[in-house]
Amino acid sequence: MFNPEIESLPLEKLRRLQSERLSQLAAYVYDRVPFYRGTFDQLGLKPSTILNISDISKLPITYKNDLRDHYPFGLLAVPQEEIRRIHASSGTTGKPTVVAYTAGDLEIFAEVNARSLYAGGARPGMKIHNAYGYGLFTGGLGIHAGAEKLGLAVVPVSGGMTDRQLMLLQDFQPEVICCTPSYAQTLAEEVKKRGIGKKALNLKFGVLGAEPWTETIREDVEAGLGIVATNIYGLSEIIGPGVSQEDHEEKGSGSYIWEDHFFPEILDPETKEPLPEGADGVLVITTLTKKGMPLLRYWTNDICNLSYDKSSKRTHVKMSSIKGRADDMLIIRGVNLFPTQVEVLIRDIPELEPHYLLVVSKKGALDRVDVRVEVKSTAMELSQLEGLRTHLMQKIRNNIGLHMDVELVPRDSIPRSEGGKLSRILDLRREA
Ligand code: DLL
Repeated sequence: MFNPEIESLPLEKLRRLQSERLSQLAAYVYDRVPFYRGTFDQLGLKPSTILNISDISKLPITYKNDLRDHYPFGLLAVPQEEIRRIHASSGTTGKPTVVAYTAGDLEIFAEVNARSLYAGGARPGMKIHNAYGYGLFTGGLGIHAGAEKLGLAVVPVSGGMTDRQLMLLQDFQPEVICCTPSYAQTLAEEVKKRGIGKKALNLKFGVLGAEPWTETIREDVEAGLGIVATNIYGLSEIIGPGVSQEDHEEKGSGSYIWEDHFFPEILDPETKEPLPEGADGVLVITTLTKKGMPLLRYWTNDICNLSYDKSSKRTHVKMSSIKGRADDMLIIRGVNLFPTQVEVLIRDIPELEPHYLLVVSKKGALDRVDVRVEVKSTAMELSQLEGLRTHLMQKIRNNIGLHMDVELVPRDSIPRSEGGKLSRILDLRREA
């Protein structure tokens, strides 16, 4: 273990530590974050009554919308000058969800990723090929800090440019690779297609996450790259990668949530009441130690279950793989995408109707999304229609960072709501 004392802390002591931290956190956010002071007051809740971790269910739930309503810095608990890093991920509107870290928060970010990489098989002295995106996305820099803390040499290659990735994998001979599972599949396919062969690589471990994946993908990438592949989970709002991680010797039994920092609950998606061990529901996480932008009971929208496995190496709880999401967020090549993000771009173009579909399909190993949208009038020159199409494609690329093909269709050809929920997503992946 990277931090054996904490990772195998007896449960009783872990609960005591969590209780102390939760009680301090309640007072901290009440004093420093007007939004939380308001919700406490509304509920008639005094922070001094939060004494034990079991009091957590008294606290208000925080939703992604609350972050949006306080965009960009309204939920900070420290003065702006104490912030050392800002990250962002996709929000439900055109505006991103912003998160901010103090120097102490960045320490925690490195610590939980060092623990995660160790659990995934990485050891000091190894080299790590980090193909998560560097930038506003938390993946690249989060894994980077963890790897340095653990004592690895980081190759900060970031995402994309597969030719260069394949060259570096052969020339530098890293033992560990980090990227999304879908990108690992692409690399595995290319290794085969180009006759490189996994013997030309020195890879042993893959720490993969940022999007849902299956045992079939695991088998593919393990065979194709010659690795043991484990799951890393996280979300920007909580910290980024390193909220939980699977152990390479306990594959398939769930991912340890680093509970001394992130306290998990599973709630019923409808009633929002806590569900027992093993039951599927929405994962809700409280950041017990973050100072810059701590969150109480953050509703992740990710569906999974928790299990306390007494025979496992660590005392921390394990979460199952993510079984789905309780909202309509898509994850395409690790990029989070809400249909509404495309909708705001369509609404900016007067010649288009606000009726559209996102068509999700598979191209090789990668998922792709294309847009089908209605034009107000097809009585236009062909060149004008083509101009409209490329205009929307460019807007999507510039604002969302994904390449999507746009298909223009006549008015009234896209299904309208018949009273119930209208899905903007046409998912062809299962039929493929
Ligand atoms: O994806 C952080 C991350 C980076 C995790 C690198 C792992 C590796 P966001 O961009 O905020 O943060 O997206 C968070 O992605 O709520 C899940 O729906 C999904 N997600 C992340 N990891 C997994 C995983 C990063 N291992 C959202 N399995 C989350 C399934 C995942 N879904």
